[in-house]
Amino acid sequence: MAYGLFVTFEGPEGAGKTTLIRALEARVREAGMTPVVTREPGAGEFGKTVRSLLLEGGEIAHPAELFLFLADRAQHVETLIKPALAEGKVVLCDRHADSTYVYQAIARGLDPTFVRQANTFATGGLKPDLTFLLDLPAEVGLARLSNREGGQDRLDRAPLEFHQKVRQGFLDLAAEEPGRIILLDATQDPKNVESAAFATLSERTVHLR
Ligand code: Z5A
Repeated sequence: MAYGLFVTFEGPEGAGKTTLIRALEARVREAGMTPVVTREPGAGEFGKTVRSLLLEGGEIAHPAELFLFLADRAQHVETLIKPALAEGKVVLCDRHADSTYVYQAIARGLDPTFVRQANTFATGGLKPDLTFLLDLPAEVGLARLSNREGGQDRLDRAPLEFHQKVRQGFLDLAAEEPGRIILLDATQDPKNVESAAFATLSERTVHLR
């Protein structure tokens, strides 16, 4: 049976995930594979509704926030990610379960063991084959976003300390799983970030060509 590659992109705000995914989408296509670009939260109609509740609304209790991210993920995995992988596609997903662990457990303070179990329940045990962690100081990412159209969302407006915990949480995860999580220096020029990521992606997609 065909099986594609599930690639996720993680990191603090403004790290350049969207920029990198766009560049890799083109390179994956040029290499003769089929990319599927998606994101969490926000894929499909269900995801869009959940995203607007999460990012455009007022304050949300931390457990409610956790369950909204998980609901979005469960629907996304079942209706989009698993079918695309079964067709042999390369799924490029902007944020996934590592974000929940880092934002809701490490930065918000919810029970890490419970958050890990809940993530596994929501994904049905599916894990990314490869994760790119775009690392940069929180201040640098936030400064990049301050110029963007549409301004800041509810989570961007969290205090700097929150974003610093997020950065450290991702770095700790990368140290735990070095085979899956590839660290990229996101302060570099976007072209350099792209080349480093594509080199790793090429090694992992050999079986798809
Ligand atoms: N969240 C959560 O709490 N729990 C979860 O389970 C999940 C998510 C899944 C989603 O917001 C929020 O939800 C996010 C985590 C939380 N919270 N916050 N805060 P989002 O998806 O809307 O936002 P984001 O994921 O943080 O992405 P972003 O803010 O859009 O940034 P990005 O995609 O990483 O960066 P970008 O759009 O590619 O680039 C940002 C700017 O920097 C842009 O002007 C680029 O031209 C520029 N850029 C990009 N790369 C470079 C380099 N290399 N050098 C210089 N400038 C660059």
